[in-house]
Amino acid sequence: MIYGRSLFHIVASLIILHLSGATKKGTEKQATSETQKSVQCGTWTKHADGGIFTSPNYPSKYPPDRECIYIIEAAPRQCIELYFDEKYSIEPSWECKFDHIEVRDGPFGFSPIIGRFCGQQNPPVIKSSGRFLWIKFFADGELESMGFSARYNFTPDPDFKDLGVLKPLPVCEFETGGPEGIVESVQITKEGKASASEAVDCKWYIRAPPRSKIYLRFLDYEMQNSNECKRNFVAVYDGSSAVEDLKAKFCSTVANDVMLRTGLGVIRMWADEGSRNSRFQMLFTSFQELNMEAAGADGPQMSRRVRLVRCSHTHLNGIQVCDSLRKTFPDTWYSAPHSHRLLPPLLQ
Ligand SMILES: [Ca+2]
Repeated sequence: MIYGRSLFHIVASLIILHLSGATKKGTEKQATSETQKSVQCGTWTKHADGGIFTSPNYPSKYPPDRECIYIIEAAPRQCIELYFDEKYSIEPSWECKFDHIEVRDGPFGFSPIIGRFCGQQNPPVIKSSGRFLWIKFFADGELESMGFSARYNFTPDPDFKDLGVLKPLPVCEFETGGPEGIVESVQITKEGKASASEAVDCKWYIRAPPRSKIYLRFLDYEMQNSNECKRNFVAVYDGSSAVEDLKAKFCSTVANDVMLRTGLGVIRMWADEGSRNSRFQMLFTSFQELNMEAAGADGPQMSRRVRLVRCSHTHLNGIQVCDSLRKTFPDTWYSAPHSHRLLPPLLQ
């Protein structure tokens, strides 16, 4: 969808597109640029009461070959409004194939698209349907322009307007760590973080031992209001609790195991007053990646870095976790519970 394209703008786009045709070598080059690793760019202030972000160098020309991802996260029961400044110019092109801004209604690059924008006319006010907006700014290798400045703020989600003024949420955070352990929603009432009738937005910080990463396995999961993500969800963050590190979000009838890239996992559970029967129980297991040559394995083919899962052998059913990990990651070595022996990958 391209918004606000007057006849003048279409003519302007065609002219510029034609002029640029001599240097742009078609869309092939552009497609290559877009698959390059994204470079976070521009300055972005994030505050609970809103903020502003701009394309790099705004209001001077943005540089070529940029891809910037911005993700905005509102608190539960809030939505986002996004306003683009009138001082706006993105290299125009047919269907905004070259430089563009893309806005999606959700936290991920595969969330439903709201619009793709370029040209001289700033996009209209954009409202999210839920707590997230995903925004990408892309600039190809040639022809730059002024760029954009966008302001966002948070507004009450109209889906909850019947509830009137809402009580502040109780502070609800947990710290845990070690080679393995369990995090579970029953801790909320057991540890007195909230009464059984209060809405909760709780976070569990899981810190693995040094140089370890984390594998998360759901032992139990049920949302009282399935598929109503605004009322209840379990989210997994990888590396910090910032929205850029959101790895997975579950609110349907199933939740999948998650492998993290880092040694800091954050589990977040939101449940409104009518969803406090929502529950989860999750087992975390740390694993280490070792150089097998250094660890004593023989053969030159083993000098590559391989993943080693060190399964613990506590009361938490270590064998089951190891078997689950082996099936998920068949190229992984693992150390058996109750033994120092290393078991090779299933593929070999
Ligand atoms: Ca360009």
